[in-house]
Amino acid sequence: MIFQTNDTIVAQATVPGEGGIAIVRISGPESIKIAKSIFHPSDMLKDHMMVYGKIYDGETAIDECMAVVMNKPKTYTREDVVEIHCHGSQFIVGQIISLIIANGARPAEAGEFTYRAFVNGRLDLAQAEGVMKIISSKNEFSRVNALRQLNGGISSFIYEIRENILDMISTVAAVIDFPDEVDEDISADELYNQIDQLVTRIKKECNERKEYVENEGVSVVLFGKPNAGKSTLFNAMVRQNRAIVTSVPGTTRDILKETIEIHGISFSFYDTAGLQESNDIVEKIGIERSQNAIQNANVKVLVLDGSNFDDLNDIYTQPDLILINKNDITGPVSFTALQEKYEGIPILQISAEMKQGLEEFKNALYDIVKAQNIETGILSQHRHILAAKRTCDALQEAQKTISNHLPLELIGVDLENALQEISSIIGDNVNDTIIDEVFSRFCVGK
Ligand SMILES: Nc1nc2c(ncn2[C@@H]2O[C@H](COP(=O)(O)OP(=O)(O)O)[C@@H](O)[C@H]2O)c(=O)[nH]1
Ligand SMILES: [Mg+2]
Repeated sequence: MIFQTNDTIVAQATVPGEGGIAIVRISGPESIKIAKSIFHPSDMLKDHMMVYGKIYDGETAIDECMAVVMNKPKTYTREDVVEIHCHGSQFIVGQIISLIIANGARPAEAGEFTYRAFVNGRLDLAQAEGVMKIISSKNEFSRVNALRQLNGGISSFIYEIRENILDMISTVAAVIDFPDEVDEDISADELYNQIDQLVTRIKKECNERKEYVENEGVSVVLFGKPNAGKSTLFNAMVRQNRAIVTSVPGTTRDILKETIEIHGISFSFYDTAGLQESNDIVEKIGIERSQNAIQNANVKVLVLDGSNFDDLNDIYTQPDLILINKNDITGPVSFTALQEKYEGIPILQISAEMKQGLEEFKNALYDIVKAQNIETGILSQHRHILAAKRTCDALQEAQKTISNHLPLELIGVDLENALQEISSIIGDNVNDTIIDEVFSRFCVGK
């Protein structure tokens, strides 16, 4: 379902619900005419200027508002756009939208404003996806990446790769067109190496984990024996009394989850049931669930009771970080044996109860996640990574042709395929299904 683009569309651009104000956006050839027929005083409406007035349905005033008309092409869609900032009641918004429709617009579909920006060349496909990413960004990390994408960070990389492939295509053309002047064997060797470098470069910029961290955040599981202080630590980290804390071992049975931001990244903490042999059926289920949560977590934090941590039976999982808790009653403890058993794993002494060492804990978590390679890579969206993989496949096909000493002109097709695949990331030569899929993930008004 690719949208029609020659008519005028309208939608609420702000989130539906009650608010101080709501914004109704109109885009298309009729928008300014429609605005002038419902906004008074209409002669106040000037290009890119916000003005005060009222919306009228015939003789009836509907709302007091601010309005701005924006002549194309300096607008989001590159069409004439009008925004009406009315009071944020869904009833009023509904009335204004109906009035605009009665005057010749039609309701916009989800993502349709951004689609027009794409069709009119204001954004490429990767940038359009960047719009969606920035709208839904949940933390500083995803905001920074989304903004980079929106500003063409991906697009310029794609142009660079395209240039490279185009160069190769012209080398092949030279071999075909001037067989006497160009040595085919030398060109073949050079091309083979160039392809190698290009494939390495593309692969280096693919990082699926980054996208995961942007969307899902990092999962941190607190595990260990009963009474080590996991729930106390969980509560201290999320600054709430979420988990029940008692001195009775086996208190925590269900897994709790809370999310906080550390240095711009979302971390979701999971409090689990203590790992011990148990005959209690509820506790047993809790322990089983905990085992699953521990296995699936991005960062596994082993919490130990500083007054009693020699016995590490029941602990089968390799931790990424170890916390020795209850520092307030034990003072500094020696943990040489622990260091030997878990070589290279950071060990911190903390007091969950007294909230001591929590900043160090946060920094250690951040360091672990950074070391997991989340910041590198220009391509992180699933669609982009798939296209990049297909690009590399096509390039490697070309390499096979070269290794098999087949005529160089045969790699032209593979290079053309590679070119198409990499270009699909920014929306060149993509079919409607892909475009549909990208825009279907937007909501109305975007
Ligand atoms: N002194 C001291 N007691 C703690 C500390 N952390 C937890 N506790 C106590 O240890 C007991 C078990 O704590 P809890 O958080 O329920 O442990 P969990 O079973 O690992 O979740 C409770 O009585 C807590 O008050 C700490 O840092 N210092
Ligand atoms: Mg607990």
